[in-house]
Amino acid sequence: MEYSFLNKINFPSDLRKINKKNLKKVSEELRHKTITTVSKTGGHLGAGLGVVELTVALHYVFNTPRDKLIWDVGHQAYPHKILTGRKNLIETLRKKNGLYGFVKRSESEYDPFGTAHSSTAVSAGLGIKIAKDIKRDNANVICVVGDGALSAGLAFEGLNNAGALKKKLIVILNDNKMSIDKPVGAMSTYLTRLLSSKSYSSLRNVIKKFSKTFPDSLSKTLYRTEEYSKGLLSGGTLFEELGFYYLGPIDGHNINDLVPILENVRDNKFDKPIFLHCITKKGKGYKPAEESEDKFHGVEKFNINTGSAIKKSNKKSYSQVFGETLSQLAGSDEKIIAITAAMMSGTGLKIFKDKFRERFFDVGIAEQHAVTMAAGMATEGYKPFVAIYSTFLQRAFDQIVHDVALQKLPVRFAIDRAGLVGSDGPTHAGSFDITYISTLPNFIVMAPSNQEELVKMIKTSALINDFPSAFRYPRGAVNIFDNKIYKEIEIGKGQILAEGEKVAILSLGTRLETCLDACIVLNDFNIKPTVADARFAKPLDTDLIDHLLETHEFLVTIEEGSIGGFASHVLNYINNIRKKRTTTIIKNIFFQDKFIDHMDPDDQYKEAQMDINSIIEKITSLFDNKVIDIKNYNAKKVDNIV
Ligand SMILES: Cc1ncc(C[n+]2csc(CCOP(=O)(O)OP(=O)(O)O)c2C)c(N)n1
Repeated sequence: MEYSFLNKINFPSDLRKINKKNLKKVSEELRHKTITTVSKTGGHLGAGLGVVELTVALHYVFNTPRDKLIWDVGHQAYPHKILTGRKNLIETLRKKNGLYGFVKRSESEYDPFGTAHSSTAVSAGLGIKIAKDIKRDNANVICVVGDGALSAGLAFEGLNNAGALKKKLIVILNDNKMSIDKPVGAMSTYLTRLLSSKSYSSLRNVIKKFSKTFPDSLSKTLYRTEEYSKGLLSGGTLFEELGFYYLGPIDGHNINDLVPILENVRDNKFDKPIFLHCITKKGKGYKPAEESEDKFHGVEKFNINTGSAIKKSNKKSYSQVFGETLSQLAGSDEKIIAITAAMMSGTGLKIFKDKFRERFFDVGIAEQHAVTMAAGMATEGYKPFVAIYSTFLQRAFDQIVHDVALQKLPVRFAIDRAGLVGSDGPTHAGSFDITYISTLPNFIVMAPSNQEELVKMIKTSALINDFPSAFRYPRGAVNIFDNKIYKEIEIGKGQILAEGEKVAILSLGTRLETCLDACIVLNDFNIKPTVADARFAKPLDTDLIDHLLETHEFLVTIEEGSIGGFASHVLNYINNIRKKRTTTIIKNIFFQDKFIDHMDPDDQYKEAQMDINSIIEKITSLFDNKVIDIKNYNAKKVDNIV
């Protein structure tokens, strides 16, 4: 496609010079550019395609960056990035040193608030609006929120407060009737009802209502718009009750409607926040996306003609192993219940839903509720498995403390995407769960070193009825998985995998494999570490630790998590609990005090100093500071490793 308009647009100021009648063409070009970009970079596509016209209209009408535009989640902001000075960098999306896959303040002045976790936009926008008012700055603040995001309590805390404060905050609901999977809950049903013809007010009533509520000029413009004359504009009672002017629903792909409505919203004084309900289509304008079940929510690089992924992995993921194993267990244990917070596919639970519909619960983007609801189920003797990504579970920390740990309720936490997650970057990394869960009394915390260990831990967890328990596992593929159900493991028992001398590596989680690879190299340099899999961050295998201390000069712990986690518990045991003294020197490998940027996982491990070279360096430095130059190291064994 020839970008006759887009070529001239570097910033919204260029867009604003274009005649209104050409904005449809601009949108077509922007949509095309978004599709071709994501076909090469991978990333989020469906959400961006659904807001192309909205993006053009918002930047056309509002004076960004002075007016503040806040995208909830930020996964739909690729078209926004293209229009706001980042067109020439767009193919660096999600790559090392490239553009971020979500919205990031440090990237552009057009990104006033960083996002990636859902449902923050209204609260952030309200905060900005309040600050602007205090400064006597009348800039507009516009928050674009998805219907999926409206399933979160946080979104309603924001709306509730905004309604009470009566600021002119502009909230745009981007209603595409999709979350990642199908949206769930009464709110979603309510939004659908708002759209059904029964709920529309008659045209007469609508005119009466809006000429009362809105300034004259707005009513006239609205009256002229096609949607309005079709009677598609109605009062939305719930949002009105919350203290908003409700406007809509309108067609979010009709730029000829969007522009005058937004102009009116911009130009008129309001003594309340405004809620503009836009109906859009996720994946709009790209057939393979529109026709796919998830509307191309998140995709790998794909062939633009067919929409099929260029690199298909036939390996299973840890999430799949989790879903399959839990389903197998649930077949013989009717107390098992699976809970997800809007991530059914991501957490591998679709298979569970298909087999045990009545024991599967998708609560929407409501991590806090998921945890407390599971705690309630546990009081009735059920075995709830709450499968949530490590990063999103952060939201539910108080519920984990107050509702689960304090009451010692046997809720099982399947903590997915634990550790580094590659191109999704620091907003999505599972860096803190070992720390925040292991710090809690009454918890049993496990981390499998491979898929078979994961299966054992799921089984172990199902049998722990007196304590809450958690197992954390990473994003990505497993090695070989033979679908056997392994036996459970003994609580608080690790295992030694390689007996060596002088130095012992005590690993928690999946970095174990890299440690074993590092040992192959170290053996050739006459360093023969003992390697042990701790399995448990809590309770610690103190017999194993005692043994390693008594038989080695050095002990190195490693975990894919932040300071304060497994290493901290090991050190606490050695320094404060263990009676015997030790002369063993202890080193710890964990995420140092920084967020790790988005890039390929291999590069992230280098950055975190958890790749094979860094582990080798750490160990050799214990002896004589000699660093093995692994690039010039020639053994066949490591050719495939490095
Ligand atoms: C707290 C939190 N939980 C889960 C997610 C994962 N997630 C990203 S987008 C999304 C769906 C959002 O749906 P919606 O707001 O309707 O936006 P759409 O993708 O449909 O445009 C989810 C669940 C998240 N980003 N944040």
